[in-house]
Amino acid sequence: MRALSGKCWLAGQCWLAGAGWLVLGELNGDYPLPMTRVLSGVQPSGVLHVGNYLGAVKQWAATQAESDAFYCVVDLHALTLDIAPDDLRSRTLETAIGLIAAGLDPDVCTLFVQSHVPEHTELAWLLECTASYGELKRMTQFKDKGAGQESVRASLLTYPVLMAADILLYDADEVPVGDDQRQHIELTRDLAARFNGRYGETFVVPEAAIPKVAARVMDLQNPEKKMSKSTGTPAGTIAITDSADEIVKKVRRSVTDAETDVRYDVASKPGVSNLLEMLSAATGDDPYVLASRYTSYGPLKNDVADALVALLAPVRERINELTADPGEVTAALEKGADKAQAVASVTLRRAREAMGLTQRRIS
Ligand code: AQP
Repeated sequence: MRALSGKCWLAGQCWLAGAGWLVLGELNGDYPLPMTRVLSGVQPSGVLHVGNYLGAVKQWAATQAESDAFYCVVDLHALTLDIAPDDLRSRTLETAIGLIAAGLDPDVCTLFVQSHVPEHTELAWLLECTASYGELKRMTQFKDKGAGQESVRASLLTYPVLMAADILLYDADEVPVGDDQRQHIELTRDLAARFNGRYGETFVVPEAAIPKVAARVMDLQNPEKKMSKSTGTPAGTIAITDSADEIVKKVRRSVTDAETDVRYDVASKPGVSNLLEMLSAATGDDPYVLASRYTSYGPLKNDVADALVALLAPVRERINELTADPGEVTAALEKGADKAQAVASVTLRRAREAMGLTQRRIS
């Protein structure tokens, strides 16, 4: 259910929180249905890889014009693991550059850096006061990266709540993500529904939007494990900045299996199915149909490599241009943070009031 509140007026337009922009003139007659509000983010924990691109960013770019889309570089999430300050600084900008190069247009969507909008951390605290230790310690990422280690950062346990805050602040209807984020969206939905039940209708309960193919691109050297910025194998991870030669080499050396037939069968042929999914995401063809076109691995690998090279060449070129002159990216991020904060502050105030927190009055 959608929470519609926090009405405010700006020059010539009307904002209904959670319902997108409507042109004022259209309010007198039939006006179009509100646009779907979308939010997603990416951690600056390393160079974006083909899993991030095919599983998430490609969809973000393709649908940004038909939705009211907010995309952020979630730099606070990257602090859940030890990262050198200089690395965090440079990767934050590199990630924003990667997103724009991959097709996000800051004039079409709202692109910003999470920590530039401090409402995220404040709402995270409010939501932590409704989340339970039990549900957080059951999160797969916590179990994988830190459970049982005394020295693990406490933020690794609580960051799914920060992610819930990222989403709920923007009254997002949809959260386009890869399959690894499914559990986090479920937690977000649970927290929103619990908060609404306890304190009154405050948050939109969002839906995950997960692509049909390439929702979990696997490491080319270890097809049982997802491709990852921070924990993947270098030879099994294709970065969006990789050269054509590197892409070809990594795909040709990818692990398949001892059989020779080409079948789309994720359970028994994870390596081959991973290649078919990447080819499917790149070409738009069904992975079963693609499989029927090959009788051995070599030609399949060649076509996957060619498709990825063609897909990523313009992205890499644009990354080089933007990196040489990042002024337009930093300006876009500043503008994006202003737009994001205008929305986030309204939702945060709603949540604070619902919980009984008072406002500071400045006379
Ligand atoms: N292997 C993947 N296949 C498909 N989609 C993927 N995503 C991540 N890995 C894959 C999706 O990319 C978006 C941004 O991911 P993230 O930066 O928030 O971090 P993550 O999900 O934890 O992915 P990484 O790349 O593996 O980062 P690290 O190594 O830092 O944990 C999300 O929508 C995600 O689903």
